[in-house]
Amino acid sequence: MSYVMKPHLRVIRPHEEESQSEFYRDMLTALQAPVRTISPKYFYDAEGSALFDAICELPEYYPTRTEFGILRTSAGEIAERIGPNAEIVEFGAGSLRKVRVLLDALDRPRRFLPIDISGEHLQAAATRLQQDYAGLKVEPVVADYTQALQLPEPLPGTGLRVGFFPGSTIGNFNPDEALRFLRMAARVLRGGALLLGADLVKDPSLLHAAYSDAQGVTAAFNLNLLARANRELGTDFALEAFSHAAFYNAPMRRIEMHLMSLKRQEVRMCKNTFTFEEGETLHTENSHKFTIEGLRALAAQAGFEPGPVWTDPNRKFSLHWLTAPN
Ligand code: AVJ
Repeated sequence: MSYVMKPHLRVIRPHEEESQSEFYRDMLTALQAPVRTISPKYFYDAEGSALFDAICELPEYYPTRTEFGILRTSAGEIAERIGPNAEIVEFGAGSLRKVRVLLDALDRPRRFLPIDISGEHLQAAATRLQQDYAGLKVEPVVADYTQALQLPEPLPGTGLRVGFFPGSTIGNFNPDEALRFLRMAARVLRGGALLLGADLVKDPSLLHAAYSDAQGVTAAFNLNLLARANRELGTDFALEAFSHAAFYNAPMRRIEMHLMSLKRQEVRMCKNTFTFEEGETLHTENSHKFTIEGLRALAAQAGFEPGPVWTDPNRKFSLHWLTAPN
């Protein structure tokens, strides 16, 4: 008989309450600004995390499927580079499906540290993973990796510490933030490496389809931000008076998602009233697209040594091995 312990949840600030007040502050700041922007990290409450998982199944949303394909094809080669007894650190861990492809190929992986901002979702996913990988120490960390991050010391006898940052979540950062994230990653992964997924520049019509799907799941994901604000912050956003808007900004090489006001309307938050003109937006997400060379240059600027790159036959997506020097 074997027992699977529920993985211990390590919470690195902010705590739930603090993170709620951070959401509060950021929403208030956004509403007060002449150009309204809020971080996409607030999409991922339990509801939003579930909607994101549904996005990954959509026929138009190619990144997840494509990256899975690349991972499956290259897993052997990657596992060989990683070697035995490795420790895997996943940033923005989500539902922990992709890392299974990697774990399955690895030689006795020692410990897995999934980091995510959404505690509930992470705990559930980590428990499922632990059940399937009895020999692996799964230690979920609830943290905001866009802030400074401390990780536990590697266990004795650990091989390489390898970061895993799939999904092109790096594209949610602006270039400065991406550089800051990569510098932080190079520090916590010192002597190891980062396996980084990055979506590539492509025909804008494919991008538009991927971010404005026919079933409206991406629209629901985007609008959930307003629903979450109403639930947690006491705002009174009228969800039916906003619409999902996503377009490719070619000079900036990014998909922008906005919530667009369908009429002139007022929104209340606490004692403040804010006006949205017809067509005015709350900018909710950037999803930058990369060239392989551009991404390698960015990684090098952050202190990594760029290594091999794996892509799919249509060059839609890329997976990068980046060595973190000692
Ligand atoms: C979180 C970066 C993987 O930008 O493609 C999906 C989030 N937003 N559809 C992306 C997202 C709209 C996604 N990543």
